[in-house]
Amino acid sequence: MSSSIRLIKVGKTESYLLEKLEKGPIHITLLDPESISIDRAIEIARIVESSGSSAIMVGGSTVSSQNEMDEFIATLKKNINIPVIIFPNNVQALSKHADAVWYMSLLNSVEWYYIIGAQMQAAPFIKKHQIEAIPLAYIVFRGDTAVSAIGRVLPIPDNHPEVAVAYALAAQYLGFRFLYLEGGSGASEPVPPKIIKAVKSSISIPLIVGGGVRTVEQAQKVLESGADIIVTGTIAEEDPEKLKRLIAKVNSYRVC
Ligand code: 1GP
Repeated sequence: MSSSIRLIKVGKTESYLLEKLEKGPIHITLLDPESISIDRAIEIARIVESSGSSAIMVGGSTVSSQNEMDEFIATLKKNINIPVIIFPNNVQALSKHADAVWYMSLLNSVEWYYIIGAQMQAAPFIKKHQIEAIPLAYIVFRGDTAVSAIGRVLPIPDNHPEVAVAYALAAQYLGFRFLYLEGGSGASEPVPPKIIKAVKSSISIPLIVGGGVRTVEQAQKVLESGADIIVTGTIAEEDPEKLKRLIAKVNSYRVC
């Protein structure tokens, strides 16, 4: 008797990221449709693509219109070749035009909704439009960013890396395929190096670090602490020239 159970295949965008990661760390650029115009987004996306950023993430803590996301992502897709991945704050951030969606759970939220509620509501749309869903565990640090307030996060102490490590291990044991340590967009500092180091040495799934990375030196520290993927958003909007140097630094850690 043949079984109806099929092995879940890794999708095209996830395979692309994993293949890239075999040669070292990568950079991903975050664009927030709430804070920049589509024309500006195209301009930035072209710059970062030609500078070696590996993908574009689209999202922001206050995205509230699916029409806006659709238009933003469809237009971006016409102008660049690197994948566009949705970084959703909520169900309305989904778009069938994207290459993939980070199918993420905010593990240290006190709200059922951000751990599994929004994901449950989004699942039928994702199935209907065959959007590639990449399972991502999301852990948010600090209390002074929009994502920590909206996501109602439980604090994770900077000086007790074992707490972050325990969350990271739980994420891996639950089967998440990527882990994101989020400092929060516009945070005054990135996630502390000792947290990144402790987490990296405890897990084997790819580690994403973002939030508050604004300088080449900060990016270097984050990479040397063990991040596999660095995400930057604010600096892309404020200073694309500086971002080019940051991307070059990330790519200098890659084997050719
Ligand atoms: C936020 O990690 C990203 O989700 C990017 O943060 O805007 O501080 O680069 P920045």
